[in-house]
Amino acid sequence: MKEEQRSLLLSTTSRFPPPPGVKLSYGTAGFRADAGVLKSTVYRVGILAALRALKSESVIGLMITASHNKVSDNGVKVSDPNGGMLSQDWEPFADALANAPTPEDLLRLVDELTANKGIALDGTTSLEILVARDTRPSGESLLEAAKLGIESVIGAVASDMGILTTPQLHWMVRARNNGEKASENDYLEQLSSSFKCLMDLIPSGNENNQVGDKLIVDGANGVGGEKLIVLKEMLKLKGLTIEVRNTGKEGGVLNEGVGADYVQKEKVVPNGFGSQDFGIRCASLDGDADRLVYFIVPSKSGNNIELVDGDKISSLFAVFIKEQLSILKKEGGAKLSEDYPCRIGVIQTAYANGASTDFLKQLGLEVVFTPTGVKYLHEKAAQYDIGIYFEANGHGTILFSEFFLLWLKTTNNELCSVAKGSEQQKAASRLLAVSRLINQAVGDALSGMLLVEATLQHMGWSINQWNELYRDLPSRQLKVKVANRTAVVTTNAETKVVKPPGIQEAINVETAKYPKGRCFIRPSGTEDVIRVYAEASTQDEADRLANSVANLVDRYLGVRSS
Ligand code: G16
Repeated sequence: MKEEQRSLLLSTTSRFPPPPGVKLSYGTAGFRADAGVLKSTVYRVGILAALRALKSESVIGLMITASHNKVSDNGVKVSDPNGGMLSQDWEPFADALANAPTPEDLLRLVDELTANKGIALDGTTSLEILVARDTRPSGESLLEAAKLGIESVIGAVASDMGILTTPQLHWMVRARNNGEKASENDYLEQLSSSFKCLMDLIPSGNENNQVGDKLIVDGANGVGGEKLIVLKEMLKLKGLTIEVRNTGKEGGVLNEGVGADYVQKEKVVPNGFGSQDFGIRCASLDGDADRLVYFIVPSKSGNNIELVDGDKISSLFAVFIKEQLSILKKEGGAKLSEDYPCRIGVIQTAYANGASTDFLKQLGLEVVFTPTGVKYLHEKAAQYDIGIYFEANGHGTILFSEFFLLWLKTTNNELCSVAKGSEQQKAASRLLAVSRLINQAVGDALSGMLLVEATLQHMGWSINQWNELYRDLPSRQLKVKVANRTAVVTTNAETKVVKPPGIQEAINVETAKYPKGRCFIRPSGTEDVIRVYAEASTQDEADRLANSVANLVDRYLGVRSS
């Protein structure tokens, strides 16, 4: 490392000493903690992002967000050149860098990494890191720390993209590296034009459908609501009204009693919604708009909603895509000069409701499981021609392989010359529009929502009809505060605990008491808790199973708090 670089790093690092006694790790979605202890971590992730950009010779992203966590928390994560999560082999370095006690230790780590990865810190190249933040009040100063981290690496330049949803930033990074237009306006344009294309292709005769012309969206008092208001203007929708509540402008607090995580975990109406909304399709975004769930409010006063979660979104998309593929290849249509055996995979986690897995399998689809965290689901989905991945919490997207997209474009051109306007050609156009609408970089609540809306219009289904695709098995989620969440180690896509010894056997004994019982525990990657998930044939049994296992966790690991 040249002297100029060494002294730059030493002088800036000494301005950001790590808080004593705090040890953070790059978890399910980057570093998350109380915003008050994060400055040094965010500064160091700036250095990490700069090194990643120099190594990959590409644009990299850095997002300041704690997504669904409470407003006083914040976090930071890195977007790789393809718009996906940071390559997992860089995570140990992220941990080491974040926890290096002194500037000299940090310098030694940078030296080791640059030597290992062959990164030249000689300033001969200049690479850009796009930085953005959500609406958290702590975001502004943390973003400044990130910029300083980035610019303490010679050859790295920070571009401040302002307040964005997390998926917008990931989308921009991907677009920049693909040489495509990559501004926020380009993102909104792409979403609105592909949505309009899908709406123009709604089958005729679908006019008397049951969909309902109103959608009410809970913006979690975060960035998603704001962006949706802009998007809504661009869409100039006919026959669909979108009302946005909890935009953050009405005085509500981010993620407090609102948002996709609250709605999905508690299964109750968010603030600002009530029985007056009965019969209207409702949706909820999370704090940084990467998760989406739908819900139906109760007809009478009372709080319990009918949740239409990520598994249902996945199932709706699977039905729609399967239908388009079979129209495309239908006997009696124009003969395609080349066939392509499109492989579809649906990726789920242990949280997926058992009924959704059965439904997808009955559709004839391949269903595979990964641990929680889109970084795992995304990686698996990328192995298919069409990989549909959603976590039950509403985080997910659909990936199209380059190879399949190339075939689809060629087929569409071919059909346009021999059978323009045919059902087959429309099916090809719909699939192409889906690939442009749904975010190819990462799960995105806004693009997912538009695809749900277009799909419901296509099918002519109300939210109730969609919800009735299958009936969820009753389930319950709880969280348990423990002294040390890393004491729980799991295997088999988080369905079995290997540490501490004995607890899995105890969970098995509890689970066996309930018909159709299923239960697992896992350490959260974003909060200081152990999560408990239970499923059974009645709600009462699911509740009892979850409670008894939460007591077990408490007994084995610490103090039960919620
Ligand atoms: C993040 C990840 C999600 C994951 C969730 C799990 O969500 O991006 O893929 O499902 O964490 O959180 P935990 O490990 O606490 O259960 P988000 O929306 O907070 O970024």
